[in-house]
Amino acid sequence: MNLPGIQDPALQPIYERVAAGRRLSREDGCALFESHDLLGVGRLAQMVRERLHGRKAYYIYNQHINYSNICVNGCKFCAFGRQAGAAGAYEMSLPEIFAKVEERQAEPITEIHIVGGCHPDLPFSYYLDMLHGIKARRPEVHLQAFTAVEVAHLADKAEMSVADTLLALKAAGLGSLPGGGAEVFSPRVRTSLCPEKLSPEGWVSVAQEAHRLGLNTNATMLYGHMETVEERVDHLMKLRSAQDETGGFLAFIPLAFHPANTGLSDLTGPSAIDDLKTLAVSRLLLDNVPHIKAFWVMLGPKLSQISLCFGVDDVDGTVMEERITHMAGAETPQGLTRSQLETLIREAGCEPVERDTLYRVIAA
Ligand code: V47
Repeated sequence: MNLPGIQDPALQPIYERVAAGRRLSREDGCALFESHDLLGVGRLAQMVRERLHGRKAYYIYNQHINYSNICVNGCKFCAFGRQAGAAGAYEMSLPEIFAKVEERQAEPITEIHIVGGCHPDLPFSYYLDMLHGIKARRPEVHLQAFTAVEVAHLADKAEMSVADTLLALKAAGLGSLPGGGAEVFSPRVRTSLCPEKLSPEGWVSVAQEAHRLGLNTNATMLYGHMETVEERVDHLMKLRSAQDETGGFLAFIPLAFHPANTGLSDLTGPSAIDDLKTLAVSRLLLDNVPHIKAFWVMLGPKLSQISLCFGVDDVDGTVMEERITHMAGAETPQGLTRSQLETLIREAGCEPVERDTLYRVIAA
């Protein structure tokens, strides 16, 4: 049967597989990216989104803290990272971090999201004391902290195994890992943009180790720079296989590349069409990842709203303060209020659901 609203004949066999609940192939992924029938691709992604979540759209009351931008990796796409001692390099002391938490003590925050660079000198005790100190001030808050890249770096510095590092962080209050640092798994792209960074195998292995220890993680893909459609699809396929094995990824977040102040500032970044298509294809290929998140800080609140009709079921949260994307030229606000998030969701015809990090419902 033909699905009304699908114009591109190449989408018809994919529609039949989606309707039958069958897994899509690498070739299907490439055909979806190559199709100019954006509304058709979105329609297919909505079939899956509605099967999984109905009209629900999730958000979280969260606070981001970027504790330091000092980083040994020097990735070409990053405007945030600095070498130690370079202009603009910063590192928050523990009292400064705790003051940021205390500033928001009266707000009903359920998650603090903590990400920084791979710092060459901070001792492991800094990270443990950070988690302990935040938990002492806000025991009820979930700490989603340190990407797989940071965890591998900490393990290296502390001369500990990744598992022991994660266990120590967990004992200090770590609740889950954010999805950053995956970039694009293609060796061709990484040789050119981030040769010093943790390898794709390393990233997947830290995430899977976390899953085995009972810590959920997210996953990301940085897109819209030099990667090809095939490289995007391969990235998604690798995540899907990893999820088949350990099952701990909660959400996938495609990250729209922002070029300003990076080593790729001659590029323009992805178009709105590319943003929506990437979100929709992610929903279709990652049949085993429960949530697809539009990070409004990178996409803008308006496109994030439209993405709720293209397979997305989560718009992240209040955020409050963000540096990584803003240093790369993002013109989005630093934060959105609960009421702005709920209005954005309602106007897309969805039901706002406030969630905690593990997608348990706080209020609907
Ligand atoms: O790892 C770096 C990316 C990531 C740029 O897990 C850039 O819920 C765009 O991972 N343009 C950090 N992106 C952010 C991140 C994240 C954000 C929101 C939610 C979650 C989650 C995770 O930002 C980095 C890197 O991949 N990044 N530079 C740039 N110029």
